[in-house]
Order: sequence, then structure tokens, then C-alpha cells
Amino acid sequence: MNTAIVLAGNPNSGKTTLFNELTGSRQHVGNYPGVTVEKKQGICVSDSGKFNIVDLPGTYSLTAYSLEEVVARDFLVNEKPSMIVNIVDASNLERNLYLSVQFMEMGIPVTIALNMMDVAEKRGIKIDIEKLSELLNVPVVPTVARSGEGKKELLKTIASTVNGNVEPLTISYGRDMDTALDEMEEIIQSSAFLTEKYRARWTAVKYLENDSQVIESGQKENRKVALQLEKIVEKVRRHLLATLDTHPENIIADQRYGFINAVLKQNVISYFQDKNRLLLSDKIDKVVTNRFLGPIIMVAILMGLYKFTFTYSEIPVGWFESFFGWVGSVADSALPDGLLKSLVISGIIDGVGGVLGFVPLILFMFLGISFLEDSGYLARMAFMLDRVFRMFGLHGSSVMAFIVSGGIAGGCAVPGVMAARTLKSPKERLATLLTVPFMNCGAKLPVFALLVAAFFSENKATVMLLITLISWMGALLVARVLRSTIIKGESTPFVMELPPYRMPTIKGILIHTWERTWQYIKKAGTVILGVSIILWAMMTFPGLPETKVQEFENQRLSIVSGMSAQVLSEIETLEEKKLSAKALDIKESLAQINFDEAHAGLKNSIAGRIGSSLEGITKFAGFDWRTNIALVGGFAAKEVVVSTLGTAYSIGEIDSEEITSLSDRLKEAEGWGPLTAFSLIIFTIFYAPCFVTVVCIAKEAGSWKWAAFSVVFNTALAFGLSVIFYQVGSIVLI
Ligand code: BGO
Repeated sequence: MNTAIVLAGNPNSGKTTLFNELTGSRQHVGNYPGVTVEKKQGICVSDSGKFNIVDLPGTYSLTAYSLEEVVARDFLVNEKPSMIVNIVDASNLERNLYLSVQFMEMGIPVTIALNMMDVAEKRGIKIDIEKLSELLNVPVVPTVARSGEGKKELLKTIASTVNGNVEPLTISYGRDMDTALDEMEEIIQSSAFLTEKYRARWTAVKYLENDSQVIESGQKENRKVALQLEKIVEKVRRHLLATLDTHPENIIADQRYGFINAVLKQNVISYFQDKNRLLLSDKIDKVVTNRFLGPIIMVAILMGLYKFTFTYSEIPVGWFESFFGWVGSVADSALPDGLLKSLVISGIIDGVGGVLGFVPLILFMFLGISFLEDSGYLARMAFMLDRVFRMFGLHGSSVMAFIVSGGIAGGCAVPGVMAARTLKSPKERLATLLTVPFMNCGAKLPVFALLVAAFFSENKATVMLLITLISWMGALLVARVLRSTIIKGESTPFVMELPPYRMPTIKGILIHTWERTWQYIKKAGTVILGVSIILWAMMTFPGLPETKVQEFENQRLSIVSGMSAQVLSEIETLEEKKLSAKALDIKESLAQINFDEAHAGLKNSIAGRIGSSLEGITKFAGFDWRTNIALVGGFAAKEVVVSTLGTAYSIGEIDSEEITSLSDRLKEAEGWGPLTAFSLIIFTIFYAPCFVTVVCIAKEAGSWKWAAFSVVFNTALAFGLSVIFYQVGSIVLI
């Protein structure tokens, strides 16, 4: 075997010493072509094989700022060596790994020679070599180049790994940059832009780093594509300046150090202190990620966010409700009775208005989450929860997806599913995609709020907490089952970037909050609007057959026949207490007929027939045909459960002074009680994700198979759990 190996590392890491140790007298020195940078080459013959070794100039980075850096990376790009042996100074690990990370991003196989182990030991630094190797996903061999210690082991490792496949390291550079990188990568791949020389992702990162050499080669390669990429970079640059008051280059450096920081923090190094960069961050982390204090602080912060959101959004939510109530009353008086009025009020205003009413709540929640994210705290939360998640076959990066989906309260599974993109292992990503919909998204909250207010009004907070715990436990247990059966596979080590803490800017938080809230508003104006209209139609048509309508009309006529128009008008318009006992009797009889007619119409509608046909099975979970209609509607969007229950339980309802709200109606309705209500809560937590989430799962999982799985599996699970709960509850309560 005669393999090309390059030695690379920071200046003074011991490269020359190791080079001499490996090549002995079989070496010669020249210059790299065209420049006066020294190029040392030599041959290493050993039991493990024969290697051509080139010593790269010592550099700290792979930008294009110095001649050494350009020479080093040109050599790597043009010569495509079989392996980089990266000499890392163990006594200065964090700084040295900054270069290693860049090699790993290039996708060239790397073996780390962890040199100066004697110096590290003298300074009391202990390094868990195995853990470091596992987290970086590259071989790591301890060496003392000066004495030749570790040389044999290093050669053996090189020989055994030199022709293996490597998965290039992909670091997350934050939401804004990752979105731009994905877009750029797609353009670069599809137009084969510089792809003969560089990996597409690497080119994209270099564009964001404002790398003059790559930008110049890009312009020569294809002006049009280069311009397209430059435009994206410009947009991100402006966005970052506005939101975080910084440049992409700084974020890239921070996130690379954040990655290294996260690796070292996982007990890789027992004495770790960086005097230059992360001093304040480290001090904060000592408290915030402490084994005992960390979880307490995390719960306190979450409770604070929860309280902040619900306290401050209560009043504006009320304003929104009043506004939509006012719009409804305007439509009521402006439109003549009939189908159009019913469509506008029940279909559009009630449906879309119900969802838009939650905009203030969503806005306040995202305001809090944006603050936590921009400051760097959310990354710490994921870091702490990683251990728990790993036990259930998930990953530290899944934490963020769970939180965004409503792990705290009232998120949305759509961005949650998208947040799973940061997971590098496809199996862990899939397990995350399939379990985030169990979180309590903003659409499920009104359903829980309604049922809790109606049936558990004495213990609202406790029941809400119980619902949150059930959804988390359910999600984690399902993840465990899936990861032990159909999506079996090893857990990948978790290295989430832990960038230094930053003071978020007000402008940045406001922009990030608005971006997310706008997504929610757009959903209400498109998907929810469409679904509300369809459901309204399903609950309205085909209506009652003419003979039936006539029957009800005859019943009304038989009651009012012989009565004068004035008496009739009094019965219709006067308050109940002003009516005589006989008139009140007539009024109630008429209302009962109207109710029976509307009830019969709803039961005969398309939705009613579906609901009734399911009743044979759903009765085991305590659900009647009207609840079934609401749950079928909830497949489209969970908010629809509330609005549909409202319609189903109010159509033709006899309004009395005591029964006005939906929760009062449910309390009075036949078949309803705490048992049915909690069974419905369990079903709502677990059943099929809403339509938009299902589409997103298909897109992110790359197959409709998994989207279909989430619908069928989740619904079966939800139904099974509700039936068990309802049946056991019925026996216990008897
Ligand atoms: C001098 N352990 C220790 N303790 N020292 C090492 C090791 C090791 O594992 N490896 C290398 N060194 P280079 P670059 C020196 O030269 O190979 C030492 O830039 C000195 N010189 O011996 O040159 C190595 O090629 C006088 O130290 O690094 C060298 O990457 C006094 O680290 C230095 C003390 O190694 C840099 C040291 C006249």
C-alpha cells in the first residue's frame, strides 16, 4: 500500500516533530508550486504499510486570509489526500479542534493525533479519548511526538481507517443561516456549480463566510448562479445585522466553537477552562447546566414563560374575541336569512375567527421563545434533556422540536416537524417526526380548556399539568417502542452547538416573533378557512327531505292554529317572565320542534351520517355521533373540534338563561361527564396529526408511507387508550 497522507494542524502542535518521527531520513523539502511556502514530503514505512506523507503549513483556520491557509486548503481540494492526520495539541484542545471541525466539514477522512499528552497531564488536564472519538466520529490516538509514544498505534489506526467512508460533519448555524444554506445547497447541486472541486455544503458555507477565493472561482465558473448565491448571502447578511447585529462569519465561528464547547462539556475533559473566549458563558453554564440546579432553573424558566404568555395575552385575546363577535353581529344584521348567511357566520367567521382569536397568545409565546433562543438558553435546555431523551431512543436535538410543537404549551407541530431537520441520523429524525404531534399544540389547547372548564373546574391547573405530563410520557414511550421495533438503530452521539450567551436585541426578537406569528396567521387564512367551509357544507347538506320538513311545519301549525298574529308575535319577542304560563308553554313547544328539526337535519347531513356510522365503535370510548363529527373535523385542524362541538350542540338548542356557553351545554348533555371528557382529552392528545402536519411529515420523511403511518397508528393508539380509560373508569365508578 502506498497511500497519500497529509499532516495538518495548528503551528506548534508538534507537526514537524511527528513528521520527522514518522519519516526518519526519508524526506525532502521544497516549496509549494508558485509560492515560497515550505513543502516537506517523506515516506513512512512500517508494519502497517507504506505511506507518502506531506506536511501541510501550520494554520489555525481554513479561511482565505493568509497564504498558508490558501496553500493548505488548495492542496486538500486539488490533491484529495486519502487521509488528514490532524495533530491536535491536547493541552490546548478547544482552540486546536477549531481547525479539526473545518477538516471534518470538508468531508476528507480525519484521524486525530492527540499530541502533547505529557504536557496536558502535567497541567492536570484529563481527556476521555474514547468519548472524544465517539462524539467527533473520527479516530483519536494519544501521542507524545517528542518521545515517539503512540506512533505505532497511530499508524495502525491510519491503516485500518484510511479507505473507509466518512460522513462529513454538518454543523447547524442557526435557523436563519441553515435555511439559506439549504437553499444554496440545492442551487449548487442542481447546477453542478463548482461541485467537481468542493462539496456543495462547503461552497455554501464559504459564500456565507465571504471567502474571496471561492467567490472569485464562482464568478468564473457560472456568473448567473454566482449572482444568485451572492443575492441569498446578501439577504441573510442584512437579516442577521437587523436581528442579531452581527455578520454571518461571526455566527459561523461561534457555532463551530459552540459545537466544540458542547463536545468538551460532555465530560470529555475534566479540567476545561478557556481563558479567552467563553469565560462569562462558562461561568453562567456552570450554574445553568448544573446537574441539580439546571433542571430546577429550567422548570422555573418554563413556568415563567407559561405565566408570561397566559397572563399578558388574556386581555388581547378577549379583544380579538369581541372583535370577531362584532363582525358576526354585523354580518347577522346585514345578510338575509339563508344559506349565504349561515356560510359567512358559521362557516367563515366562527371557523377562522376562532383560530385568529389565539393570535395574541401565539405572539406572546413566540416572543418568550425568541428571547430564550436568541440568548442561547434553548440550546442549554436541549443539552440538559439529551440524557433523558437518549433513554427513549431520541436525541438532544429532538428537544427543540418537542418544545416548538407545544411541549411547554400551545406551540405548533408544523414548525416542530421542520425543527427535526437538525437531526443528522435519519432514524432519530423519523422517531422525532412521528412523536412531536403528541405535544399540546395551540390548536389542542382550546379543546382541553373547554373540557377542563366544564368537568374539572375545581382542579383546572392540576388537570392541565396532568395533560402535559401524559403527552410527554406518551411521546417518549412511543418513541422507545418505535426505536426498538420498526425504526431500530443505534443512538448517535449528541453534539449540539453551545454558542456563547448573547444579549438579544429587541429588534431581533420582534422580527423573529413576527416571522413565526405570521406563519400562524397565514394558516388560519388558508387551510382553516378552507376546512371550515367544507365542514360547514358537510354539516348543512343534504338537509332534510321535503316530507320531513313538511312534518315539522305541520307540527308547528297544529300548535299555532287559531292564534292571532299579535299573540304569536308576543310569544316570539317578549321576555319569558312577561309571558303567561300558557304562552310560555307554547313558546317551549315551538322551540322543541325547531330543535328536533335542526337535530334531525344535522343527523341527516353528510357529517352526521359519518358520525352516526362510527358510533357503533366509538361508544366504547364514550363518544356519541356528535363528538364523532367534531373529531373527524379535527383531522383537518384540531381547533375545529371545539367549533364543531359548538355547532353540533347548539343547532336548534333551546337557549335558557342558565345554559349559554358550550361548556354548560356539554355539562347538561346526555352521556357527558368527567369520564367521557377525560376520555376525549386522551383521544385528542394522541390521535392523528392535523392535515398540514401530515403533509409536513410526508415532506420531511421523504415518503407518504410515514405520513399515513402517523395517521393510522396515532388514531389506533388514541382510540385504544381512550377505550381502556373509559371502560376501566366505568367499572371503577360503578
Ligand atoms: C521545541 N510533548 C512535548 N512535551 N513537546 C512536544 C511534543 C510532545 O508531544 N511534540 C512536539 N513537542 P513542532 P510544529 C523546543 O522545539 O514539531 C515540542 O510547529 C525547543 N526548541 O519539541 O516544531 C517540540 O511543527 C526548545 O519544541 O511544532 C517543539 O507543529 C525548548 O513542541 C515544540 C523547548 O513542535 C513545537 C521546546 C529549540
